[in-house]
Amino acid sequence: SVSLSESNGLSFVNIENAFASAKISLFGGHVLSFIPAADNKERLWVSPHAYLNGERPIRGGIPICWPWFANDHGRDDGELPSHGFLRTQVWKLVNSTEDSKGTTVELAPSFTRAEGFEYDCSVSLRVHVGENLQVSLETENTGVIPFSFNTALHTYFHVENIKHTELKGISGDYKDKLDDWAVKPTPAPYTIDAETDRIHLSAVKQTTIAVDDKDFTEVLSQGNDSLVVWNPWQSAASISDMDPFGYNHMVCVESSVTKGLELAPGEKAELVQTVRPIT
Ligand code: TA6
Repeated sequence: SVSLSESNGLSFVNIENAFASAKISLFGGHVLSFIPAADNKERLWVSPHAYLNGERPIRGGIPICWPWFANDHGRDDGELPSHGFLRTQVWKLVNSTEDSKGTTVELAPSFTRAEGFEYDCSVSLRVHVGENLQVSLETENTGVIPFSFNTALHTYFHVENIKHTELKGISGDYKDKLDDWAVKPTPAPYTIDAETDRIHLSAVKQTTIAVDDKDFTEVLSQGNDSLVVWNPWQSAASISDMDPFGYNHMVCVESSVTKGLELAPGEKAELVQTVRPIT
């Protein structure tokens, strides 16, 4: 079933079926929760201090970065919003369908043209809740000139204990934001024991998040050219909407386009992240 609820001025889409339950905020077109029925374990992490009133982007779940990633649109003066302007606007629920494989809802943002990105285009978000959670963000150039954009599904995954977590399936080099973008080889095994902010430069398609040596969640990416891994560690204490100890229970694994994707008039591109619980 699909139902709507409201709280603190925000609207939410609640999905419940035989496979899983999920919750999506229309503010941001932002998935907040995915709990598979098979093990009843939440796969996404939302900060207990997240602003759930529309004042700020929601800290946790699946923020949508578009049409730029962080401040990579070429203006670092802080005048344009970090990660673009879709995650802070109210989206519309356009459609919902249910079949034997689960529930699919389609959402659309209220605008796609704003300061820093003045092109004709359309964006739609499809969220499928079944055995897996699948989030697909489609961008179409509806204008007459080409444009280039970046995007990410900036997912905060819930993990029981970051100190016992391993990321599998990532290889190649990454750019280290914490070291002036120095290019370094991906560590093996890939564990996290300090602040981490990396753009992995290969189009990683399959990543497994393992906790206590047990595979917990598989992350499949399509349409990405890179993968971002972020955990703020102790610097979480200086992020006001982040629980200072919350970094113990999350890791961001972000299916992303960070190298600039050009769309010719009439062209479409889809970025897809599939969250596959391993139960
Ligand atoms: O994806 C990593 C990142 O760009 C980091 O550099 C970090 O600051 C994080 O996202 C959160 O960004 P936000 O604008 O949501 O505070």
